[in-house]
Amino acid sequence: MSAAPQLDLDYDAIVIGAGLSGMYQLYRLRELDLSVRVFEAGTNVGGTWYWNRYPGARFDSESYSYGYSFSKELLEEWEWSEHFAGQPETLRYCNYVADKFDLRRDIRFRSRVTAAIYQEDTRSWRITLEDGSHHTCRFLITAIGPLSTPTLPRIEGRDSFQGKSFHTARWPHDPVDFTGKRVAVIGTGATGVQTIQTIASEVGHLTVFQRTPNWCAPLHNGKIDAETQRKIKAGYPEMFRRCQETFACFIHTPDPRGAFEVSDEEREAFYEKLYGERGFGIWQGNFRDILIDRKANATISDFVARKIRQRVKDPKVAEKLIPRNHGFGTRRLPLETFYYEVYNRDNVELVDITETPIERITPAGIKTSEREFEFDIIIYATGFDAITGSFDKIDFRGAGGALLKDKWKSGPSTYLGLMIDEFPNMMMLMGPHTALGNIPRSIEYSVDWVTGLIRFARDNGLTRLEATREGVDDWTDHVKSLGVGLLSNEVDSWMTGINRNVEGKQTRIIARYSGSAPAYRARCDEVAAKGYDELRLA
Ligand code: NA7
Repeated sequence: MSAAPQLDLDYDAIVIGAGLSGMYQLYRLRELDLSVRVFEAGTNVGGTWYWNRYPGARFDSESYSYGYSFSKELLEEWEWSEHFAGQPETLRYCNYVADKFDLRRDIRFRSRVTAAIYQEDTRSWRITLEDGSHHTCRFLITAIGPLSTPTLPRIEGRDSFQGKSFHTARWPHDPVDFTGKRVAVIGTGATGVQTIQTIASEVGHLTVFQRTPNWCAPLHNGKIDAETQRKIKAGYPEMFRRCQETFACFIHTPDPRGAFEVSDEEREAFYEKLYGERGFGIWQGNFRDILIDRKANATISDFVARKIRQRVKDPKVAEKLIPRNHGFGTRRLPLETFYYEVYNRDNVELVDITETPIERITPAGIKTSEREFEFDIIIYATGFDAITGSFDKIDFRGAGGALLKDKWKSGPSTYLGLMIDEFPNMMMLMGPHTALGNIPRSIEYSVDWVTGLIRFARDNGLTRLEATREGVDDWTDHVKSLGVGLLSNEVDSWMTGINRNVEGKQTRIIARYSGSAPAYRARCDEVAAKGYDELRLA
């Protein structure tokens, strides 16, 4: 049983969100014998894997590198069936973890947090839920995810459509029958690509509305046989050690060579090899300079463009699918399984809406500048108000009534991506300015860091922990300086804070930490080792 909270607060800690971050944070805080409550908007655990039930949703990271590493028993018990597991399996995994560690008894579902207000007199947080109830705690931990606030396009007539329409991240729990249906997909990011390639053979007719093509590369998924399963389990310690050493916690890490340090033939052979291999290797394990040097980037972009031309039969369609405004890998790379071949099917049509813009959604379908389409189903694969979007939806007020929304008006400012000045006793998991990469690896590190800080507070009788203004300025400057020279920061995408469907998200910002994960951890470890003396402690 957990100990009673101090004072007359309801809980020692409240965690917002029961996805991978929130579940693990709960597990760790229980070990400190604290009373913890997790508030989760959904009806069950899983976060991203709970909400994103769209057809074809699956990992782009190797399943075995994505699971939690903290429990040997869990690693031994759980078996991934595919190299890149589909969403249903991952959601089963989340539920398995929740059951195994009896997490649900401290999670309240159907509980969306609408406000969080810091109370200076009691050095505590007062949380308000959508149902109007209030809950107090000493420590507040946000585990609300970087990609969890879906956004719909601002297209006239959207609500007039008489057929069915779904955002991919708000997909119904019951299966959608596509048989014989006329279906539209708007959006060709990682989600759109997975959806399109999965439903193309099920639907009557599919029309893809593409604004910006993305560079995609083959996933090369496959079942895991018994022998491989055995090897994976035996190799876990080594694999997780490797993830700790790589740049972004993936099992792939940049090749130390530059693209022009090899001959043309060697370069071509290397790209061919990467294109034939599983997962993010072609993105994360490519020459060290392809994401910083325009000429190096052009070599891999050319290579992938040639692949697209080979795979798509109609040359006009192929050209439409080749990105022109950004180089390979400078946006998040969608991984695909016969995505390009979809456009060779008779029942699939690609509409380039930069040529023929969508004018409005009608009761019957979609009207572009060229023609009117009729649909039974419209799928919005239009992405998220990323990284800061989920913070914007909660009314966070810190010491002296400071509004987080105001503070982050022209971009986030944080201390280590974990804390904010004027917001004492509040810690963020996977918030802005933290190392994302292979997310569960980053989650485990951040949760352990936050847990260490709370343990330190408990052991030293501290009731107020606050980042300093100077600490926040230094970290924010550092994160900005790391972003200089990265080609990805010169491109509009969720990674640079752009969402044309959201008011005020039209200017690029540096919302992600883009240094190496080992460097990030070294900096955070140093802070802990020095007794958190960079924080204002009371
Ligand atoms: P993304 O990557 O943000 O993709 C959203 C897509 O939707 C993208 O192709 C957008 O085109 C398109 N979009 C958005 N609004 C519109 C409007 N109004 N009209 C037409 N097309 C539009 O989101 P995903 O869900 O695919 O992936 C997000 C991350 O989740 C992914 O990177 C993984 O990390 C998991 P645009 O490019 O803006 O022209």
